[in-house]
Amino acid sequence: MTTKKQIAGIEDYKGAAAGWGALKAVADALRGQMAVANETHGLLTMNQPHGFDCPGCAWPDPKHTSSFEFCENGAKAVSWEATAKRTTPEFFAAHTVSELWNWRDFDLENEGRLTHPMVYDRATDRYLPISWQEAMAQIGAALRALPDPDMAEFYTSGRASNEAAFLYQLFVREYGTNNFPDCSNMCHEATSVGLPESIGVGKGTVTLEDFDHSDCIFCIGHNPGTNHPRMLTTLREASKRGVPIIAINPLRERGLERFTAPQNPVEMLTLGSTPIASSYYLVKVGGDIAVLKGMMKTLIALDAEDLARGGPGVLDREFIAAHTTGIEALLSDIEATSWDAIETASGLSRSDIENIGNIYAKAKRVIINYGMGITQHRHGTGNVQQIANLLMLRGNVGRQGAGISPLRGHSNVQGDRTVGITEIPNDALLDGIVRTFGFEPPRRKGHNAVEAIEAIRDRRSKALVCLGGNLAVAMSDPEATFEAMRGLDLAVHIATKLNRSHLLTARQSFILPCLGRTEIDMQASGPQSVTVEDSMSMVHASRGGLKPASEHLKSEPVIIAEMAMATLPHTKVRWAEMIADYNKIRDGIESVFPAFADFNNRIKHPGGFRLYVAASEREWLTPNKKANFLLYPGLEEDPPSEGALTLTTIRSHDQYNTTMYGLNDRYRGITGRRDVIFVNERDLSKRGLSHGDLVDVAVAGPADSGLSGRIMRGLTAVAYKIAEGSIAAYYPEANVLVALDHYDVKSGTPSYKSIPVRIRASVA
Ligand SMILES: Nc1nc2c(c(=O)[nH]1)N[C@H]1C(S)=C(S)[C@@H](COP(=O)(O)OP(=O)(O)OC[C@H]3O[C@@H](n4cnc5c(=O)[nH]c(N)nc54)[C@H](O)[C@@H]3O)O[C@H]1N2
Ligand SMILES: Nc1nc2c(c(=O)[nH]1)N[C@H]1C(S)=C(S)[C@@H](COP(=O)(O)OP(=O)(O)OC[C@H]3O[C@@H](n4cnc5c(=O)[nH]c(N)nc54)[C@H](O)[C@@H]3O)O[C@H]1N2
Ligand SMILES: [Mo]
Repeated sequence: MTTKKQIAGIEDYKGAAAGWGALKAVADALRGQMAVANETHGLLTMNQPHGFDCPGCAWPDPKHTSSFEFCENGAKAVSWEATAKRTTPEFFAAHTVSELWNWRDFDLENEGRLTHPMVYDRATDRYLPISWQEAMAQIGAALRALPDPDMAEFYTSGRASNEAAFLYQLFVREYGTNNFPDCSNMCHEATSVGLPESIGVGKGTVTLEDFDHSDCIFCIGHNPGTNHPRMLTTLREASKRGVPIIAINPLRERGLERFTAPQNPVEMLTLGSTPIASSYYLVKVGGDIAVLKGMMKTLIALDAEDLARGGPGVLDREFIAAHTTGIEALLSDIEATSWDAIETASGLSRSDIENIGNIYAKAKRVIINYGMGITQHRHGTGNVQQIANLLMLRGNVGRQGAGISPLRGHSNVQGDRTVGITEIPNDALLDGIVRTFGFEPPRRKGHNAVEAIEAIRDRRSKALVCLGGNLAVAMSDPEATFEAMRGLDLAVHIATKLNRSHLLTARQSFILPCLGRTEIDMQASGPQSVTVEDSMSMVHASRGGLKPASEHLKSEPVIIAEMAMATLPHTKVRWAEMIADYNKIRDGIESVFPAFADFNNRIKHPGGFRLYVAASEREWLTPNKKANFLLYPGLEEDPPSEGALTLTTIRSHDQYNTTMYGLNDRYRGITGRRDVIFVNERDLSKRGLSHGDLVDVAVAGPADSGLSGRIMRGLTAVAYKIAEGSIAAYYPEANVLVALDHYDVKSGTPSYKSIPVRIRASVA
C-alpha cells in the first residue's frame, strides 16, 4: 500500500480494541462530566446484583458479577448521565430557542442535566420554568381537546424501564390510540417482524451460556468493540478456546479483529492482545443476502457430495422433517441463484463464500449474531429470515450452543416491546388489559415511526409525546421531519438532557426533566427499583444509587401517571397506588402478561430471570406451529445504477446514537472530527480522487424514487479498508441523504445502511 498523505485528525489506528486506550478515553470522558463524589459509587455498582443496569447497551451481564466488568462506553454513558453540569432555567433565560438551534448537538447535551419542567414561550422565543402541576394541566387539556386520539403520537426510546413503558402504553391505550412509534422501528423492527414468521418469536434464542458451548460464532453487521463492548469478553473467551469467529462486515472494525481486556493486566503490560475474528470478509454494503444464499448453496452442494459418498448428508434432516416447512421452495430458490449473481451482489469470491460455508458445515453448534448492518436495509426482513434459514438447515436453533442472536440497541428496547410498546398489539395483550384494568383498549393498528412522521407532516397528527430519545435527529430525512414537527399543536419531551428535538417547538411545547437510571428513585413506599430485559431475554432489577441531579426531577413512571391522571378524568387505572410502590406496577405487568408470573419475587434473585422464549425450546409459535423456511426473491435491495456507490451510516466510538460524547472515533483512526467519508482507495482513484480530498456526496437516481437532490458537501475522503463499491459516513449527520420513504416495506425499518450515492470533488 502507498503511504497515505497526512491529514489532520486522520490516521491508521495501530492498537488493539480496549486496553490502555480505553482507560485513557474514560478518564477523558469523566473529566468535567462526573461529580467527583459520585464517581466511584456510580461505576462500581454498574451491572452489579444490587446496583443499576448500565444504560449503555443490551448485552447481558455474566452470571457471576462479582468482578467489576469494565467497559469504556458504559463508563461514558454513566458519566454523561451522572455529570455535575446542569441545564437550568437561568440557562434557558440566557438563550433563545433560535440561538440554541445553531448550536451543535454535542454542545446542547453538554450543558448537562435538565433541572426544571419548562414551557416554550413564543413571545420571547425562550423556554420558561413552569410548575409540574400547571404543565400537566395544560398537557392534559391539550390532549383532551384533540378530536380523535389517533391524532396524537407517543414515541418511546429504548432506555425507558419496563415499569415506565408499561404505564405509558396503559395511559396511551386508555386515552384511545395505538400510535406507538418507537426507536425499535428504526432499529430491530426487521427482527420483530421477520423472526416471528420464521421461528415464532421476535427475539433471539440464545443465552450467554450458549456462547460457552458454541463451536462457531458469526458476527454479521455489528460492531461490538464500540456498540456492545462487553461482548468482546465473551468473544475473547471463545477465541481462546479456538472457536472460529467469522466477521462479515464491509468495514474492517478493530474491535472485531483484536482485543485487549482492560481487566487483564498481563495482556495490557505486554501489549498483547487476543485475536477475535479468525476470518474477516469485507462484504459489499447490502450484499448479505447474497453471502447467506451462497453459504446455503455451498451447504447443499456439500450435502449432495456427502450423500453420494454414502454419508448422512450435512443438512439436519431430522430437524427439517420434524420441525419445518418450506424446504423444497428454499432448495429451488437457492439452486436457481447463480454463483455469478452471488459474487456480483456480495463482492466476495465464490471461493471465499465456499470457505465460510465449509466452516459453517463443519461446526456442530453455531451462533449467528447480527446488528444494524442486517436490519437497516430495504430487505432487512429478508436478511433476517435468510439468517434463520441458514441456521435451520443444520438444526442450529433451539439447542445448546446454537441459535440466532440479534444484538439489541438500547438497554431496554427489548423489554419495552415485551411490556406492550407496539403499534400492532395482539389480542393477548389487549385482552390482558381488559381483564386487569377493565377498560376497552383500541384494537386498530397504530403508527410506527415513519408513519408517525408522515402523519405529522400531513397534519393528520397534531400532538407528539416523547418518552426520551431524540426522534427528529434519529429519523431519516431531517429536513422533512423538522418541518413537520414545527407544525405540531403540542410537543412534550420527557428527557434527561436538552437535544434538537426539543427545539422544534410546537404551538405548546414542554420539556419534562426526569430521573436517570443511576439515580435514587424515592417514592411513598421507599426507594424503588425498576426492571429491564437484555438482548437474551434476561429480566432483572436496576436500582440507582446517586442523588438526583435536581430536587425538581420526577421519575418516568410518576410523570406518566400524572400525565394520565391529568388527561383522563374517568380513568379506570389506580395510578397513585402504582407509583407509590412499583411492585404494584409489576403486579399489573404480571397480570397482563402471564410470562411474568411471580415477577416481584423472581427479581429478588441476583441476575433476575429469563423470560420463556418458545423457539429456544423448539416450540414454534407460528400459525402452522412449524419453523418456516422463507424466501427472499433475488439478491439485491436496489438495482445498481451506473457509477453509483452504496453508502452505509455508522456510529463512531464516541457517540451514543444522537448523543456525542466527543468527536473521536479511535479504532477507525479519526480524531476531533466527524466530517469524513470512508472510501475504498480504488473507488477514489477511479474518480480521480485521493485520500484527504474534499468530496460532495449526492443521492443517485432512479430519478422518480424521491431519492435525488439530497446532498452533503465538503466531506473529507478517508482511504479505508472498506469493500469496493461501498462507502460509509457517520449517523446522524448523513440522515440528510435518507428519504423518509426509503425503508423496508415489510417492517418499516428505514434503510439507513444502504443509500445509492455518487461522490465527486467538492464544489463547496
Ligand atoms: N457506545 C455505543 N453503544 C451503542 C450505541 C451507540 O450509539 N454507542 N447504540 C446502541 C443502539 S440503539 C444500537 S441499535 C446498537 C447498534 O450497534 P451496531 O449494530 O453495531 O450499529 P452500527 O454502528 O450502526 O454498526 C453496524 C455495523 O454494521 C456494518 N455494516 C454497515 N452496513 C452493512 C451491511 O450492509 N452489511 C453488513 N454485514 N454490515 C454492515 C458497519 O460497518 C458496522 O460495523 O448499539 C447500541 N449500543
Ligand atoms: N442514519 C442512521 N440513523 C439512525 C440509525 C443509524 O444507524 N443510522 N440508528 C437508528 C437506531 S438503531 C436508533 S435506536 C435510533 C435512536 O433514536 P433515539 O432513541 O430517539 O435517540 P437517542 O440518541 O438514543 O436519544 C438521546 C436522548 O435521550 C434522552 N435520554 C437519555 N437518557 C434518558 C433517560 O433515562 N430517560 C429519558 N426520558 N430520556 C433520556 C436524552 O435527552 C438524549 O438527548 O436512531 C436511529 N437512526
Ligand atoms: Mo438502536
